[in-house]
Amino acid sequence: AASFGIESALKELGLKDINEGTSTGSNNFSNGDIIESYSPVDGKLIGKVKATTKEDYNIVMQTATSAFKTWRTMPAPQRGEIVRQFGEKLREKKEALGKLVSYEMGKSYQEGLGEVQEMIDICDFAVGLSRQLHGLTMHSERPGHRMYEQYHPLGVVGIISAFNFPVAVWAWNTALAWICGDVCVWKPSEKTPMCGVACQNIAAEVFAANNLPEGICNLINGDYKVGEMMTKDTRIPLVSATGSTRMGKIVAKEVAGRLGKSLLELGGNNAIIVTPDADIKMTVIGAVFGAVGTAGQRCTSTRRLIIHDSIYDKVKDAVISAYNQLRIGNPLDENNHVGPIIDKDAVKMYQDALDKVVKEGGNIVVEGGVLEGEGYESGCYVKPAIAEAKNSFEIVQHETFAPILYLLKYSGGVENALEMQNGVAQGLSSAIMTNNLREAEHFLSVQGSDCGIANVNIGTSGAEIGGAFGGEKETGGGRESGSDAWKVYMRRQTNTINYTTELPLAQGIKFNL
Ligand code: UN1
Repeated sequence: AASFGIESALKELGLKDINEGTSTGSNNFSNGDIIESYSPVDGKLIGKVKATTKEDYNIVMQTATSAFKTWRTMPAPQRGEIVRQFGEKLREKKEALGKLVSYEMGKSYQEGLGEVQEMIDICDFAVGLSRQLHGLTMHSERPGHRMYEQYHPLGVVGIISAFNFPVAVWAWNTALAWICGDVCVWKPSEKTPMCGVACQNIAAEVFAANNLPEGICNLINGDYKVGEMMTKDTRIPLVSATGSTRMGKIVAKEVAGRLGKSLLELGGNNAIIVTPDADIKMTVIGAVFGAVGTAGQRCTSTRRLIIHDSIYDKVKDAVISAYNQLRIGNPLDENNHVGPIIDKDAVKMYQDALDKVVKEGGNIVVEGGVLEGEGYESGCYVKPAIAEAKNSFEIVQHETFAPILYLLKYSGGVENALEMQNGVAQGLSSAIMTNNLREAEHFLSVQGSDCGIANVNIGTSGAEIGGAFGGEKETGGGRESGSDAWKVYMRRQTNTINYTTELPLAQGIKFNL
C-alpha cells in the first residue's frame, strides 16, 4: 500500500495493524474476533479491527448511558462548539480521510474528499442548529395559562451505517444527535471498519481535549449480530440504519417490537425521466455520473433512464459514447473515473444481474464484464454496463449495487414516464430532464414523483446536506441530514403552566369539590 500516500494517511489517522474496534480510551476490552479489512483497490490487507463482544457492548452502553447524564446538561450551543471543533479537525484530516475512504471502499479520491466535505458541511449545519432547536408556543384556552413545547434529547442513539458512505452518513447522524444532546453508538459496515476507527480517533481527540467524558462517541464493530445487540436493546430509543431493504425490514421489526423508533434509509431504484425537451448534454452528464459514480453503489445511483421515444436513439447514442470514454482503474489515480466495487460477492451480484436481464429479454448495448490483468488484481473491477430493458423485468425492479444502467422507453405524455418511474417498490431519488415548465411542475406535483427526492435538470445522486435526505416506500421513510431532520433525535414535550390561583379544567369540564 505504498502508492498514493496511503501509508502516511493511515498513520495520520492513528490507524495500526490491529485496532480496537470498540471505542477508544481507557476501557479494557475483552478479545473479540478479528475483522480483516482488504482493499478492493489492490486486494491488500489494510489492517485489522477487533470485533465487539457482548461484554464489550455492555461496557460501552454503561459508559454511554453515564456520559449522557453529563452531555445532556451542557447547553446546546456549547455542544455546538464541540461539533465545530470536530469539523475543524475534519478539515485538517480531509485528505487523509478522503484517501482512506477511497482505498477501503473503492470510490474515487474525488468522491472520498466529497464525502469528507459532507461531514464538514453537516458539522457547520449542526453548529448553527445548536442555537435553533426551536419548539412552538401555543395559546392556552384557559385564562392565566401558558403553553409551549420543548425538545429534549432522547438518550443513546444507535447508528448502523453502510459501506458505500463509510464516513458521511455516520456524520449526518452523529453531528445532529450530538447537538441535540444525545450520545451515539456507531456500528460501521464490517466491510469498512478502518474508516470507523479513523473517525472515532478524530472525535475522541476532540472530546478528550475538552475534558468531556468518554462515551459521548462510541464505536462498536462486527456483523449483523452486533447490530442486533442494539436493535434489541431497550436502552436505545432510536436506531438509525442505512443499508439494504432486507436489513431495514429486520431492524424495523425488531425496534418496533419494543416500541423504539427507527430511522431507515434503505434501497433506491432511482430513475431519470428524459423528455423531448431535455438538454441532451446535461442529461448525459447527470445520467453517466449518476450511474457510474461510486461505481453504481450510491443509494441514489441512477439505475433507470426513462427516455421519450422521439429522442430515444439520440440519448442512447450520446450515453453510449460517454461510456466509451470512461477510464476504469485505481480510484486513487485521478485520471480514472470508475474504481472497483466493494468485494467479490458484489461482483457476483453484478454478473448475475447482467445474466438475468438478458434472460428476461433485455438487450445489452454496453457490454459488462470483470476486468483482469495488471492493476485489476483485486478482482473487483467491473465494466459499467447498459442494457435496454422493460420496467416490468424482475431484475429492473430490483436494486443491484453495481454500475448497471437500464434504458426504458416511454411514449406519449410525461404521466406515462411517471407511471414507470413510480412503478417500483423503492422511493428514494428521482429526476426529470426537461425545459418544459408544464412537465417539470407535473413531475413535482401530487401526481408526480413519489420519491423523497425529486430533482429537475439534475441527476439522482449528489444531494446537498441542507435538505432532508431519505425516501418513501421500501426506502424506509426516514429523513436524515438537513431541514428539520433533527427532530427525530429528540423527544417533544408539551408544557402547560397555570399561574393563577384557580384550577380551571380543559374541555370546559366542571368538577366541583
Ligand atoms: C447514500 O448513498 O447512502 O446524494 C447516500 C448523494 C449523497 C448521499 C448518498 N449525498 O449521492
